[in-house]
Amino acid sequence: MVQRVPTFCGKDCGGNACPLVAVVEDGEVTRLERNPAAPGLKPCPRGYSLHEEHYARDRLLSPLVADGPRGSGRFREVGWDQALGLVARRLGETRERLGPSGVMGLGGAGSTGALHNSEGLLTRLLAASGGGTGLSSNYSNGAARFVLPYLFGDAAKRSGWDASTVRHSRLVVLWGANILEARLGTELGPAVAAAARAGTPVIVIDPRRTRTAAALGARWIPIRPGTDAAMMLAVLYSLFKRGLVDMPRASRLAVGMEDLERYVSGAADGVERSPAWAERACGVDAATIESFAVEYAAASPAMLVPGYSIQRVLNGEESYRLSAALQVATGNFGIAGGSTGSLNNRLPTPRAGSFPDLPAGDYRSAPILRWPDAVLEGRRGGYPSDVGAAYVAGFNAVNQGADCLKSKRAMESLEFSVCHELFMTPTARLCDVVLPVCSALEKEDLGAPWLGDYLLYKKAAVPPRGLARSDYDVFRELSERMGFGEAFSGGRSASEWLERFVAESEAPDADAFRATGVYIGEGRDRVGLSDFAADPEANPLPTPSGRVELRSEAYARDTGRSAVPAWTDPPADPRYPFSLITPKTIRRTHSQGGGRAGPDSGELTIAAEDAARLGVRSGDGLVASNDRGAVLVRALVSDDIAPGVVSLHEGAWLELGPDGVDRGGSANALTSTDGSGPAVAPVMHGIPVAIYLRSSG
Ligand SMILES: Nc1nc2c(c(=O)[nH]1)N[C@H]1C(S)=C(S)[C@@H](COP(=O)(O)OP(=O)(O)OC[C@H]3O[C@@H](n4cnc5c(=O)[nH]c(N)nc54)[C@H](O)[C@@H]3O)O[C@H]1N2
Ligand SMILES: Nc1nc2c(c(=O)[nH]1)N[C@H]1C(S)=C(S)[C@@H](COP(=O)(O)OP(=O)(O)OC[C@H]3O[C@@H](n4cnc5c(=O)[nH]c(N)nc54)[C@H](O)[C@@H]3O)O[C@H]1N2
Ligand SMILES: [Mo]
Repeated sequence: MVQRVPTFCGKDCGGNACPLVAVVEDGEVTRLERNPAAPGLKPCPRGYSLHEEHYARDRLLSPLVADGPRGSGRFREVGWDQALGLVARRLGETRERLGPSGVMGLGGAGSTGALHNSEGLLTRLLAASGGGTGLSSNYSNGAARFVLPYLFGDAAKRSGWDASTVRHSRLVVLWGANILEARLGTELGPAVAAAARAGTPVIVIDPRRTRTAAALGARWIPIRPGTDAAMMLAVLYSLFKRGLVDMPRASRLAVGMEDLERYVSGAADGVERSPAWAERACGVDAATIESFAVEYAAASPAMLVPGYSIQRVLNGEESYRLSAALQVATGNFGIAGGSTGSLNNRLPTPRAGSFPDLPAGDYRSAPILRWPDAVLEGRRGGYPSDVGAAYVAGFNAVNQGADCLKSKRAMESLEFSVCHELFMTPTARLCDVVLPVCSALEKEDLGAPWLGDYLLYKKAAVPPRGLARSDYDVFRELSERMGFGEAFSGGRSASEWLERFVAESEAPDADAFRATGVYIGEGRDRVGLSDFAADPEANPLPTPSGRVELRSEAYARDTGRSAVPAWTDPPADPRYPFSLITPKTIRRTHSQGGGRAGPDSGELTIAAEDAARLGVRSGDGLVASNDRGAVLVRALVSDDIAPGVVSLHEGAWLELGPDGVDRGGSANALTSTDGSGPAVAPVMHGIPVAIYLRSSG
């Protein structure tokens, strides 16, 4: 018997929710197909392989309790009763000794549904228990989300734009945005691809000639990581110098344009931020910067799409202040086919139901980037609490947070730790109890996208394998054992909540929604802040000036940084001459599946001219190292990466050898918890490293 069950991924992959149909033959999912009810929404290779994750031989099918020293990888299988009894008792002991904030919630991107949301449910569990220590900000866009409110006030929340509006664009600039591989919403990639097919020129500014650049026939401008702000300032310089900025118009929209002109022209401090000046920092030659500025100014409208990558760097706060400045200066801000230069997903998505709020209790938070520091140093180090235990849900924290070795030490220092997982990740290995949870195909849920006018619904395509349970059911039973079950669940089962969420959602016909798995709205064609751009006096922004604050006194006051976006040379360390980037791969959502050696796992892309100098050929063993750690990798010599830059996809799993060197190719063995700047946001691109041949190491 063949059944077709609507489903969706529900992973934090930049789509967040892509519609699929699970084909179930004799009780087994044999393949995933496109959902015909959503012809415009294209799933990706990760969605089409959901059944592989579900049936993976290494999937965890029973609760496990550590049966050896931490990290030894020795566990024994136990029943749910014993596992949850142990978790309840040990968390209770920590709470007794340190108060609720002694338990840290490490919630991650594992599952992003409205109901089985690994991070949301964990926060709810802590709130129901009376508090805890959680995490503030995120790994994705910590620097951007920190600065955008200074630029746009609360309107930052609606400063994105719908992908459909790219049909009005005469030029698309993908500035560190690899949208056909690292999705930023399900619709943007196909929409830009369609525009490119129709003849719209695309420029890609990226250290790599990406799949996106190649597929779109884009012009590639290779740039050194972490130097976008320098190039942006030089573009502004050229625009001003050539009289291409409509100053009266720009000043109606923003405060600080004159200050920026004074800064880039050298009138402020005698330093001209010219293309020649920027060339030294960013490696893009002055003529290319100049010609880019001219082409960008001539094309109207031009859509500037900043990737999140350009803010996941040292001083990444500045690049997002400048992407907005560029769109204001060129007259592309808030017009159809243009953009605000903000994060693209800053627009409301259709209403899905949600849990009613719970009082947070004694809830404290540490910046997510610093979770290992907060565990290791506690109040002594200025962090909000002393942490004794960690509860991990949907987060491969040791692998995906910065500085794996520090994270490992943090996990080892805890008196107790538990996680919800499908696989024995580097993080699960360091936990005392590992609870097996359902795969995406085993649960009912409602999903909303990162960006887009649709909602998705799925029912379970197949029953759980082994002893796996859903995230909600695990949390619910644990909360009952710990004495706050009613507060957590309100006495409702997962399907009862879901029924309510569907009823509260924007989908007008719940039965039709459940049957097809898709609700598609009217298609909003929204251009964020277009009301303001059309008439700034009548529709002021909620900022002190009512305009975009390119000069922000509040920013200067709060951070001690310059009120106007500025460039600071990164510190140079001759020991680490290469600049490492750690981008996403189309093959994975972050670390999911990162334990299985894929074709690109542990592969370090290096420019042909660097390889020739070092005597490296493709396939050679290399070591990438810095003060944080060392990783063994295989060389992939390429013409598609800027000289001086090396690239290692994020997500491969840490596999420490006895010498402390990682053999798994985990990028975060080399990153640091220091942070970007005032936002304390992750720095995962532009990391100084040394590269040498393995034999000479
Ligand atoms: N070097 C470097 N590091 C990075 C990045 C980078 O660009 N470079 N990117 C960062 C970014 S932007 C992010 S968002 C983070 C993401 O990092 P994480 O939040 O760790 O995301 P994942 O690796 O996708 O998933 C975490 C775990 O959830 C588990 N999981 C899958 N489905 C479920 C489920 O239904 N329930 C539960 N409980 N668990 C499930 C998976 O097995 C996986 O181990 O990584 C960050 N780390
Ligand atoms: N396939 C896939 N897609 C994903 C995800 C995934 O796990 N897998 N995760 C999703 C999540 S949670 C997030 S937060 C987003 C993140 O989205 P992004 O941050 O935009 O993704 P990245 O792959 O880190 O970087 C995008 C591009 O920027 C380039 N780049 C790196 N450093 C620099 C720089 O300093 N300057 C410039 N100009 N370019 C640079 C990289 O080479 C890469 O091609 O992706 C989402 N999309
Ligand atoms: Mo992310």
